[in-house]
Amino acid sequence: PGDREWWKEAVVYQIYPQSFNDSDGDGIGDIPGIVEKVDYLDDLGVDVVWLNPVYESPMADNGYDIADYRSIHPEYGTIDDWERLLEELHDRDIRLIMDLVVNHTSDEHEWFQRSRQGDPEYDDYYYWREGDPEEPPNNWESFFGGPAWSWDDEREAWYLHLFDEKQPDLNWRNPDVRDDIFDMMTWWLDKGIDGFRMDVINLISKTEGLPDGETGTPATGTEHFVDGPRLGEYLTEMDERVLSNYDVLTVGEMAGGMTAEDAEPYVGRDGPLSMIIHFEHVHADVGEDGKWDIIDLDLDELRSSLHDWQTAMVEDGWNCLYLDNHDQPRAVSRFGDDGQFREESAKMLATFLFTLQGTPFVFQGQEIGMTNTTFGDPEKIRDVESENFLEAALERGESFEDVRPLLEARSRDNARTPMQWDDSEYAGFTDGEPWIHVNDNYTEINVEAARAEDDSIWHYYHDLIELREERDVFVYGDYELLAPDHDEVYAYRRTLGEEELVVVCNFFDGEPTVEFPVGQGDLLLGNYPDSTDGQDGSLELRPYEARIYER
Ligand code: TEU
Repeated sequence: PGDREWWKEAVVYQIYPQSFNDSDGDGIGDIPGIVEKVDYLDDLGVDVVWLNPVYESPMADNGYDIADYRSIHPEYGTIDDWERLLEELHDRDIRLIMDLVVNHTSDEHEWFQRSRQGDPEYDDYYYWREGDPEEPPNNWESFFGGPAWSWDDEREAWYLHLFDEKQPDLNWRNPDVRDDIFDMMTWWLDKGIDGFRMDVINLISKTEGLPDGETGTPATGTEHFVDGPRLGEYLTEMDERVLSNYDVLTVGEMAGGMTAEDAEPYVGRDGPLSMIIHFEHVHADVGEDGKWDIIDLDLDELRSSLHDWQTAMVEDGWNCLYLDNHDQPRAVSRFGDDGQFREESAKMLATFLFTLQGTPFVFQGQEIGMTNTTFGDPEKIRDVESENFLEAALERGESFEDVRPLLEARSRDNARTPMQWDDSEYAGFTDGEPWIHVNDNYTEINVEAARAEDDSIWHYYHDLIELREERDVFVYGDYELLAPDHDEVYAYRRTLGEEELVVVCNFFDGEPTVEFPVGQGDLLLGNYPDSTDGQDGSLELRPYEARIYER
């Protein structure tokens, strides 16, 4: 599918700076810490780094609340450190994409400060509404719980925030706001970065007049701000004025229930975005009441959503493939088995991630099969969303112990515990006291141990990265679903001219049989040491077994 592009052939590695590597012993990861690990990234073989926000921020939402778009958060380092990182990456042919957070700023950003003071130049930079301080202007809810409006005593008006009250939404209808954002993007691009990951970019346009929404999940009002009326216009303007001047990767995060059909106009050959981070497949174990409503993995739902995206992005678009990121619980814990079959299931999920059509994104720690954590004590919680959830539960009269299993399954902190480098104190992440607890299993699960073991998850990722680099069919092959109704197995074929791959992934701990869809094939990679070539007839799989056959 589609023309050749460097970012289609790339593997992206996501770094959450706060938790990656601390160079100065303050317990917080930093940019010099990332520089120390550039060779590690090179050894693994990744092509692009996506850096979560490193801009100056009061850290109400770990950097997604930006106070100054053009300076580095002091705990992370300086702009010189950042320049050094870019150089070290580029020296190894690794590209860098930055997080672009422009649906909202921090309330400590100068624009908001001046806006709340009524400075005429910034008056209309945010969504302000006058009225009764007891009665929010509409019924919209924040993604983090509670109303999407807060009253500001200084301006004596309400302001809109789809996330935390410290994250006021920018008013994109104001052309000055767009000018400022586009200038800022150009400033970063001129420094030589290779693209952006755009935070909740599908929320930037709101229905005119901000009418009440229907009650629903994930938040009341979504029909008025998810994929809003002027989104296409804003993104086209961004493309024309900024992006089209550079050869960049642009990944738009689109939250709130975007389907492949909704997303297609934004990624086409002439669309502003290279690919989209959607949430459909990571909702395959989420019930009707949203993220804290836990249900068993529904393979049919996982398969049908990914199948939709695989087929919709074929002619004229591209997929972003991910299972883990800083907002999601660890995939091996939710879609695999982080106990007995941790190694097998982590490798199965890796097989899956690297053989669908699209660009794979690996989140730090995924390559060693890092798992969800435990919260013996509410003091361990760091994430604002989890704190709000716990607070609301306590207000309803539930106890911490009541909701602890939900937090342990779903809290975003699961992804944010420090990277486990070795078995020394604090997993080699810091010499100080880490800002968030280290997962107890670091003595067993860590980079040093994984690299020392030939058949580890780490080496399996390394092999997959290499295979994908060597064989075009991984990148450009057509996708065709096989065994579409199988209860336990997701299987598909990829073809490019004479090249053909068949991928078979068992998502559960049973031992299912599949009518092997293509007959014989040479085993290219499997997650059990003794897998054999394909035979005609049926194929029996072991728990979480995955195989890639080549013909
Ligand atoms: O996430 C958007 C988003 O939809 C998630 O916040 C989601 O609602 C939540 O994680 C469900 O658990 C992006 C960033 O990735 C996230 O870290 C930020 O908190 C959020 O935007 C606001 O900037």
